[in-house]
Amino acid sequence: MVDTQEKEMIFEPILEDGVFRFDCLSDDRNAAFPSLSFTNTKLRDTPILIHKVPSYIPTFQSLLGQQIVKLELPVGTSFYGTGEVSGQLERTGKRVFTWNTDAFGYGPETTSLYQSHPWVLAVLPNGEALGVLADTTRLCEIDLRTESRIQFTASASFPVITFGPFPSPTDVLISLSHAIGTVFMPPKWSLGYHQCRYSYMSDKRVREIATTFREKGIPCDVIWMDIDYMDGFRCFTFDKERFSDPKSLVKDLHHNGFKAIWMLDPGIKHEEGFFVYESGSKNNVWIQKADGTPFVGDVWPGPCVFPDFTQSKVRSWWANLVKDFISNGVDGIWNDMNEPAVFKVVSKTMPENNIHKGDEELGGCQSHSHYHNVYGLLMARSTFEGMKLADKNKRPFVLTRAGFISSQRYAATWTGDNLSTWEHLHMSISMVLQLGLSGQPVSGPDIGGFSGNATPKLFGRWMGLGAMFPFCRGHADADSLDHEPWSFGEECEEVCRLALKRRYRLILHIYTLFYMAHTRGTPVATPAFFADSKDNSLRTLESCFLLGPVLVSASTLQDQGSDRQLLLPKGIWLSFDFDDLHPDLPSLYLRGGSIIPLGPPIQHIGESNPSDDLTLLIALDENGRAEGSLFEDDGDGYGFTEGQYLLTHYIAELQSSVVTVRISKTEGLWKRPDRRLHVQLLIGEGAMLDTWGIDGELLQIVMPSEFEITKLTNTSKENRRTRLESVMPIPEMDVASGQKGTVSKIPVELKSGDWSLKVIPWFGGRIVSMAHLPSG
Ligand code: NBV
Repeated sequence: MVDTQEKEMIFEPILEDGVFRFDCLSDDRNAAFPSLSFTNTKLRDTPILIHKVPSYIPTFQSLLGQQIVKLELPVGTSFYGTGEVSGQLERTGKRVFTWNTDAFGYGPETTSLYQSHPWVLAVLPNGEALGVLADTTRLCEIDLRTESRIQFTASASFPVITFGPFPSPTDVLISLSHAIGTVFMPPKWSLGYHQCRYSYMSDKRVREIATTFREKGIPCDVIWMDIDYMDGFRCFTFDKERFSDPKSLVKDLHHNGFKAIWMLDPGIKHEEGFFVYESGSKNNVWIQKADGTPFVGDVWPGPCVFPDFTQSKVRSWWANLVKDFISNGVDGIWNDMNEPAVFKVVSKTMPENNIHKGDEELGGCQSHSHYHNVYGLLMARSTFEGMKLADKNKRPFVLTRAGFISSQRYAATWTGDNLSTWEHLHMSISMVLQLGLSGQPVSGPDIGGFSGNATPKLFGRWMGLGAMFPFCRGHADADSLDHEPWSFGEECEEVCRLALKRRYRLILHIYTLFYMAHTRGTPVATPAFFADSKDNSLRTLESCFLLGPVLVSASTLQDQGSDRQLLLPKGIWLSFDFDDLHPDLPSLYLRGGSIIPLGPPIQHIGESNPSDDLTLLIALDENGRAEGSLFEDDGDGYGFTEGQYLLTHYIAELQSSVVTVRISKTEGLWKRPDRRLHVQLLIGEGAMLDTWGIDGELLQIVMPSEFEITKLTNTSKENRRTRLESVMPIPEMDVASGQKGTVSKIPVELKSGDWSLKVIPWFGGRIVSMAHLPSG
């Protein structure tokens, strides 16, 4: 390509109706690298027989080996997606560089975080939506600075895929999932609360933490072992004194209803005699320098070598190590530092001219610059495969820091090393949503913030919000104060307890959303505008989001609780709570026309039983109807793929003052458990009518008179007001200093040439993030 003219790209329909692949020229089509985002590169490379033309055709330009692709959309288009990005939800005016980066202490303007999703979700002025994927693994600039224009720049040649326009953004995400796959089916326990810290330094401390949760009646399912459990940071080992008997530790945890997740980094200590190093060297698994010798870079253990996950033989070598490691009772694995992060170098990663001897189907032998962004994806894949090798009847749970579009097939993610600040609390909503809009539905922030010290108020607020995110884990940096739910005084502890109890009451609903996401590609947490993509006023709402038909509205402002007035999408939205109203907990609303299942307030997933009382929370629409589903299975394993499940669709209908609740359809081979059914019909202001019956049988509620309803809603309104006034607000104090609302460790920004560096002064001038400065 030597053409600097702007020209229309050539296209062919692929995958399904409404999806097109664009290339610059037919030579470029043939020269494109295999897709690492598609589940099967053939789906991208094989045209389908459909006689349609795309609504929007991108143009391209070739300049100095770079391919610049532009797509002009109607004025008034709103942009989202672009993967894991900080800052505002609506992306117009923003620019991102896909380059997986250890972005400790990132801020709202950081342009490269830990993951790469060269993907934009555009919501057109009429509410239709279009998705655009630049199918390249390489550094790609996504430039949304010009209104209604998407521009991708990366080294040639890469195809561009458009999905839609489809009637709604959900349709685009479903179509995207047909290309990149859906999310792995999470084990049900992984939807509970996770407690982490860098690090619980001994098995004794881990036991203490677990016991405290149970003693205090704060729900929790998982305790995490960060890097210090290892013997000198050597992966696949345990410190001989502090974690001398991991099997019995896990046995005790399991006995108390906890799972255990352990960290594995990619950097393997370069040390003669270390069994992982020895076996890796024997099998020639390491990434090489340009001269063909293994690359050695510094990470936690000192000098390290790095497995080349682009080779299937290396992935199976790693998977076998994982398999053996699992025999210690490991329930899940946490892949950290897999951008891959390397210390003591300005680039924070390995040299771009390092060599990967990749398999042909992934792109063959290529330099690191080609595979950098998929290193984390391939490590997570290999870890996932190792867990499956260990037990094919258990669902693997892998958490990865680095990722690429499609890594949701193998792993959950979190938003990396955030700060304990109100700004980061606020950003965490958009970050989780943006990942979801980019194909990754399982994510959450470090609740309370990783770096720095939360204040009681910030922590309580974050737990309230975090309890509603798809992945819910509290975590803290090594030198942060304790960030467990009880670390900030009694008021905060109570807010955390309420927040997590809510999550567990909602777990049946969240699990059902994940089943739908896994089987159908529907999103789990979405921005409020998903309720009505035509309504422009919703497109920039950043403090609320949807979990299916549940609207979660939080306040991320220090001096304002969630009980303030809020802009709701049009239509019926009925507020509800669990007798737990508190200004530091988000307000919850159920969309008219919906039914969601609720369970009892359990302490961990293993406590639940199919025969537990089932509650259906119902909000009728303007026609007096509502619908909703409940998915049930073993919560682990793959029996559900062979019919071992029960999917129930419930329906409620109002006819002549009687609301009838019944099952409209069921799927699956499971017999309906014998259990009581509690129906709660919302009527406004948190008031509800309720009745009990037997699940599977028809249930009826007689609607009271208008007058009665008004009386009930007024009383409820008054009760809620009194409750809100009576609850003890969390004081805003810094627990470290006793001072009001201070936060340590704030990075300062320095400018150097084309780069903006963020540096934490007290931490030896540690560079925490780097960003290209906009030209000019
Ligand atoms: O393994 C230690 C930490 C971990 O706690 C954190 O969540 C990761 O994002 N890890 C980074 C390495 C060091 C961070 C300062």
